[in-house]
Amino acid sequence: MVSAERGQTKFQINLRRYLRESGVDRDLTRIICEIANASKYIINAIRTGDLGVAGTSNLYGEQQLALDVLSDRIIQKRLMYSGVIAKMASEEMDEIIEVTVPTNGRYSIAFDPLDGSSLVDVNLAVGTIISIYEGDNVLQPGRNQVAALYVLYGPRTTMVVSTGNGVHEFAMNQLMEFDLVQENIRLDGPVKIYSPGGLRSKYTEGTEKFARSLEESGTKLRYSGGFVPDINQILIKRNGIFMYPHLKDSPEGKLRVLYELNPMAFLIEQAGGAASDGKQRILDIQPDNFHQRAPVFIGTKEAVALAEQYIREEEG
Ligand code: AFP
Repeated sequence: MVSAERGQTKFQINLRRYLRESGVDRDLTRIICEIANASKYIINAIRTGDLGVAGTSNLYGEQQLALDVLSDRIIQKRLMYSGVIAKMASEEMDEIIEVTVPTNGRYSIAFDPLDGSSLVDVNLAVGTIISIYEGDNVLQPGRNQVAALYVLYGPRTTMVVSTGNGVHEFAMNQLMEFDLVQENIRLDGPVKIYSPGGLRSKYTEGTEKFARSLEESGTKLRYSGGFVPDINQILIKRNGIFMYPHLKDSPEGKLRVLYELNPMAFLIEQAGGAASDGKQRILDIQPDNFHQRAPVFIGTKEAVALAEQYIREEEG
């Protein structure tokens, strides 16, 4: 627990000082602070930038929005010259990015530069998601992450981060610096909100029964179409479950293991929750390619366990 100086409230502790005084490794602190810097430019692009299409498409043939490409470049550039990164994997890039300038290569990251970018033109919240590993290999189980974070660009800009010692929230101040808002966020209590992704008509029997059981127990539906704001709601409200399950026509669901599921599962587990693909812990998945997708049930432990039970029964 970091203490405030005289005349300063605990909550005027900025991100860099908090990480330093929490004993976080210097190079890891540098990466997290570089992402904080990158987010200043991404906010500016979101607020004033070109909302049009970039005219390019990514590996999946999905049209890239100008903001996706711009955010990707901003993050790559900041980390390329950080001096501590070996390799980067971006959701917007086909290939792994090798750092070619001088670096001690201690860490590697996988990132989604602007998740939910299609929501910007309807003025909904979006986010940047970051997953950090020691060494030069990101194609490994998420349990080996040393840190994960997201930046949420909503009415406020906030960063939620864990370096394996609890989950902490920071908010951007008028000088565009991140100050501590709350430490050691913990999920608890019965589930009150749920976020069901994917077309309901394509839910398999077990998932359908699970969704119905939530509704019958008075759980409120909260789904924005953006993974970052939906997970942030569960963390800040300290309860809930998000799911983008296996569907009748896509057994892998939609979300990507490296860029979306691993970092969010790391944060949720650090907050005392759980994340499963319906059968196994997300963080135990051994990815075999950079763009692997998996179904996900993520939130309070009890709700994830209930989802797994319905899916087990479905499979008989
Ligand atoms: P985009 O980046 O294509 O907007 O997708 C956002 C996302 O990856 C994730 O943020 C959402 O949870 C999920 O997809 C929304 O998917 P649906 O549009 O199928 O609900």
